[in-house]
Amino acid sequence: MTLKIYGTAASRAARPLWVAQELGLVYEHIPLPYLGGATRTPEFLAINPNGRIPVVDDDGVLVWESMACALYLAERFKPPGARSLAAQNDAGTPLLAARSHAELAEILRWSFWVVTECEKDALAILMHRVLMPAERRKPQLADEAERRLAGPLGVLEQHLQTCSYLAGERFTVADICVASVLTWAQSATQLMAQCPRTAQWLRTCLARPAFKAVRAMAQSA
Ligand SMILES: N[C@@H](CCC(=O)N[C@@H](CS)C(=O)NCC(=O)O)C(=O)O
Repeated sequence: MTLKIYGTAASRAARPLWVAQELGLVYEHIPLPYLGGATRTPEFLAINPNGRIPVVDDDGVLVWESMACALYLAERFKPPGARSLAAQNDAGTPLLAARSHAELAEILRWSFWVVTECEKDALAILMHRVLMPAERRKPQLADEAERRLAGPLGVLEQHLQTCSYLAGERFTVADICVASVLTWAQSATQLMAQCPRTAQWLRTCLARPAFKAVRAMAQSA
């Protein structure tokens, strides 16, 4: 198979996997774990010298960094009929990539925004409220992260007053990039209550069958 996605679905590999599921791509999933040294073998370091998952291998074109993987797949595997930026998606498969330069601007800015402004704090909330064994959790770190995240989420909340999805009125790869990070902060119930539009948008994104399929893969990992 020429398209491979490396990384367990219970990791940032969920981002390219979500794109692949939305687009109905045929791919080989190599569910490499991130613990236990599997990402530090000479074979894997030859694929990603950072020693991290995910990696997309598109017939020898190697993409690492989860957001880059998601953006790459959305653009590379645009459904037929959507090959030019101006084309409409009438193929039945969702068009996750940009149709216009204005949409491209939205997709890029929100995808970069979420990794630089939100990911660290969302991860702290996930780790210290949900993932870590109770005795290792530091609730104070989750509380501080939640307070910091209120700033950027306020920006998103305002944006969602003007549109249903991040790049306008249709679901795009920008929604995948941002929702896949903000799902880590869902246990921040007070913060979500302060941002009702964001919370509703997040629920809508996470209710998509493609996301549910990736979550099922993660749960069976
Ligand atoms: N910025 C990178 C971070 C990748 C990352 O930290 N991946 C974790 C799993 S979610 C990993 O591979 N950890 C293994 C390690 O650091 O040894 C991305 O978004 O792809």
